[in-house]
Amino acid sequence: MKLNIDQLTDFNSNKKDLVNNENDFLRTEFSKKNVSVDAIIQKLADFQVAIPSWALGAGGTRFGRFSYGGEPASLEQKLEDIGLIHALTKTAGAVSLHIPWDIPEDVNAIKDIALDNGIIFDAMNSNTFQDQTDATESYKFGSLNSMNEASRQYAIEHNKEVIKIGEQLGSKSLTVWLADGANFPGQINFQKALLNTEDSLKDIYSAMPDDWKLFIEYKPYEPNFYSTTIQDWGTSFMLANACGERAYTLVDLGHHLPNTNIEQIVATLMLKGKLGGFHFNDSKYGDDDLTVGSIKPYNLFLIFNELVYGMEHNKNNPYPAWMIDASHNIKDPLEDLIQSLEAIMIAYAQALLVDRNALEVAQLENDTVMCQEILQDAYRTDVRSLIKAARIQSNAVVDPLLAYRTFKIRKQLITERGTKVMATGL
Ligand code: LRH
Ligand code: MN
Ligand code: MN
Repeated sequence: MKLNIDQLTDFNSNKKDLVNNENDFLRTEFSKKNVSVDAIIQKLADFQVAIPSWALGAGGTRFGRFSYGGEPASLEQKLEDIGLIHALTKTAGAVSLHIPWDIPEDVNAIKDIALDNGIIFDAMNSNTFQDQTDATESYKFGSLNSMNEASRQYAIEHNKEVIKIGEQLGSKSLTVWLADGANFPGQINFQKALLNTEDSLKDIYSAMPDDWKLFIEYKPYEPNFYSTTIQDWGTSFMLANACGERAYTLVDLGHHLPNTNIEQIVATLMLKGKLGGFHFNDSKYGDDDLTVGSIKPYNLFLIFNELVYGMEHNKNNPYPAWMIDASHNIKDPLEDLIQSLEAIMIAYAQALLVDRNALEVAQLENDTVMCQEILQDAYRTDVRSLIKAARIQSNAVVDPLLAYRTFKIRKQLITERGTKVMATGL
């Protein structure tokens, strides 16, 4: 299904004046601090976040999946779903594919559907954490880190295959996340596992076209519960440096032990020009993949505060590839993604509102109280009217979730696709 543009314009028609009036107040308040609200609205309108193909089904748990009905059964339908979110928000103009879940049968047809929905192909994701039914080698005891040369080679070849598919689609980057590690002490030799991983990544890096980037994702534990070979940002950073200048670290918000200072990791990586990719989600305990901003919105703001600072100051750091890596098994996946996009935009807008000159002065004066006040002044601002203004500017709807429900999109998808389909994914 596809939304028609008149439906969307009608939905906004009586909201424009209201939004403008709300923003007039913010304009006056923040111009006193030399913060341009209109420049912020433009930045919000330009912001795009990739949707992972695996978040379109009701997944998100290792223990059971409960179909939501109307789930996409093919790559074509996944792109259509992202097209719907993008039409409503104008913030989701990219997809991140996962191979082998999303192998295109007809590349040109897939490209046409993406183009028609305003979607570009962001980072490609390889999968060496599951054995496929036709696999000739196993990843049971590791993939790129494996002591078994045949398994390692198999995993390297898979990544090269993913690059080839990505090239045909117009993608420019590869994300590697490895489950490789050990469940019990003594199971693997840490040094050999790390050396193997480095060699494998170098091999994959050398197979990438010159304009491609490699993103190396880290995670402290799961599915291995004793050790993970790429366990933290330092290991990822080290491997990225070993590969070359187009290899970067990817930060996934859920891939940290409790209370890790993620904003400081972001600052460090950006200073060194090595923050390449970013996966948004939220968590209470581990890699929970909950809706962005649902648990720790202040944390998300503090992280965005560093991202904004880095984007303004670290010209050696590439513009990060943003992606939502969240999905849940009890929510309508499209509503979940709309909520995540909303939370991302809110945190980004609040971070853009930080009075950076005043913060610098307060930091130089060691005025700790004022430093905190300045950050919280931005965080406590209701920025939702700025996001609405950005949406009006880019022909999205001011309230995507309300529109999604008003247009009864899930009901239409269930009518078209049925209730029994389960989308591929985590
Ligand atoms: C596993 C994971 C990771 C990757 C995705 C493909 O933790 O969620 O975050 O990005 O699988
Ligand atoms: Mn991730
Ligand atoms: Mn994860």
